[in-house]
Amino acid sequence: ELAYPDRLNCGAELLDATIDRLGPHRPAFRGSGGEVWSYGELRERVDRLAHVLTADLGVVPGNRVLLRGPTSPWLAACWLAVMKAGAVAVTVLAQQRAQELATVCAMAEVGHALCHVDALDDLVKAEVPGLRITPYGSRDAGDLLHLARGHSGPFPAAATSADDVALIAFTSGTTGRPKGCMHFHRDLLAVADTFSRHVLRPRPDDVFAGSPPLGFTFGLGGLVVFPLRAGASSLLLEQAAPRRLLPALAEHRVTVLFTAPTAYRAMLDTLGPYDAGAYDLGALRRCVSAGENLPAATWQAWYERTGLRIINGIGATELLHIFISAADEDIRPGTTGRAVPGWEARVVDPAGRPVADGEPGLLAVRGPVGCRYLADPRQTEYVRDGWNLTGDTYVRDADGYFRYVARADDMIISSGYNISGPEVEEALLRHPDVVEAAVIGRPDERRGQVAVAYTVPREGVTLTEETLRAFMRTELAPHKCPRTFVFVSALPRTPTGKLQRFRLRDLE
Ligand code: 3SK
Repeated sequence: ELAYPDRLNCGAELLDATIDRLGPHRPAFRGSGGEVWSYGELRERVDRLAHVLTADLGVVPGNRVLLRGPTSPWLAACWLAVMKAGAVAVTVLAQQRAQELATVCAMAEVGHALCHVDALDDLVKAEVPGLRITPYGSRDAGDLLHLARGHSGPFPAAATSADDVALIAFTSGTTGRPKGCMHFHRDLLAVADTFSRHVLRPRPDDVFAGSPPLGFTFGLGGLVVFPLRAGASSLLLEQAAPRRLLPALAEHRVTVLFTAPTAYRAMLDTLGPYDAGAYDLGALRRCVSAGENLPAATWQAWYERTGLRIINGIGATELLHIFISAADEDIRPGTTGRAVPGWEARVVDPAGRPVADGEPGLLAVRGPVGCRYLADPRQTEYVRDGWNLTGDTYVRDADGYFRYVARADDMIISSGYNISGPEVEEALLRHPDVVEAAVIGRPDERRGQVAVAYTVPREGVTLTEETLRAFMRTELAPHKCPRTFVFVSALPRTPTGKLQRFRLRDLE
C-alpha cells in the first residue's frame, strides 16, 4: 500500500526531498552539449523558472501550461517548475503539428505555453485563442531564461493536494483520436514507488538515458521521475535515434537504458555481428523495453550481443507507466512479466469475467494510478468495475506470467482461426534479413480475412516472397503463414514509435 500525505507536491518531493536526503552536489541532469547540472544547480534553475511562472506570467495553481521542445535539461526543469508552481503540465511531442496542437490546447484548456524557440512555428500557427506563449532558447528580452535571470531565492512549492491534477498527457494510441489523461501529484510518485522501486531498483550512482521523449509518459517517467526519485542522474539527449544513442551510452557510461524494441533491433543492426568492441557498453546494467511488444528473438539477440537481460514491460499513458514487468532471474523471454508489486492484473472475457489460465482474453489491471480521461465517453470503455481495460489481448500462465497476444483489435480471423499478428511478426523477425515486420488482416471473401506481411528487409538485401514463404513454413503452422508479402522501406509509426497497423489496413 502506498501512503502519501494529503498535501503533496511531486516537484518538491522529486527535487527538494532528494536534496534533503543526498545533498546538492550529485549530478542530476546531463545535456547533449556535455553540460552537467548538479541537484543544487537544477533546483536553483527550477526555482527561478517557478518565480517567472507565478510572478511574471501570472500562472496560478491549476492553470494548464503546455510544454513543447526537444528533450533537454531545460525542458525537464520547466516541467519541475510547473509542478512546484502547482500548475498542470500539458505535454506534447515535437512532431505534433499546428492542427494537433490546436486540438490538444482546446481540449486541455491551455492558457500558457513554454516552447523552445525552434518549435514555435507550429504552435503559433495553431492560433490558440488567449494562449500566452513564452519562448525559451532565444536571445530575446522576453525569453523565459532571460526572465529567469531576474529572479533568485528559493521558491516555496505550492501546497497542492496529493490528488490535484499535475499532468495531462495525451495519447492517440495507435488509432489516431487523441485522449487527454489526467494524472495527480501522487501518481507521479506512485509509478516511481512501484515499477522503478521494485523492478528497476535504481541507485544514486546510476546514469539514465534513452530515446522516449518527455512528451511520452514512458520518457517522462524513465528519464526524469525515476532518476530524481532515486537521486541518480539522467542524460537528456536532444537526438536519441539509435545511431546517436549507441555512442552516447558508451561516452557517458550510461547504466540504465529506456527504449523500445525497434531501437534495440536498430542498435543490434548497427553493432553488427563482428564489431563488439566498437562501443563500450560495459557500464550498462539495466535495459528497459516498453511501448510495444518485445519479441523473444530481439531479447535473445540483445542478450547474446551484450550479455544483458532486457526488462520488458507494458505500460499505458492512461496508467502513466509500467504495470507488468520482471527483472533479473525473474525474466522469462517471450513474456511481459508479472504484475508489478502494487498492481493487480488479470485476463477477462468481454463481460469482465476472469478466463482460465492459458486462455486468451482482455488484459485488465488496477493499481495506484487510474485512467481519468478529460471529458471523453471512452472513459467507460477503458474503466469497467474498477479495472482498466488496456485494449490488449493477453494470456496468463499458471505461475502469473503474462504473455502478449495482440492488441485486441489486431487479431486476424481467417477461416475460423484466430491469428495473432504479433506472433507472426515475431516469426518473421527470426529471419536474419528481416529488420521490421507488421502483419495485418486483409478482407477476403472466402476466408473472412487473410494475413498480409509488410516487411522491411535489411539494407542492401533483396528478399523475395518465395524465400520468406519457405522460411515461414518452417516457423509456424500453415494457417498462420501470411498469404502475401509486401516489401517496404519503413513501417508507419506514431511519434512515440508504436506501429500503426490501421494505416496499413487502410492501404488494403
Ligand atoms: O506503451 C507503453 O508500453 C508505455 C510504457 C510506459 C509508459 C507509458 C506507456 C504508454
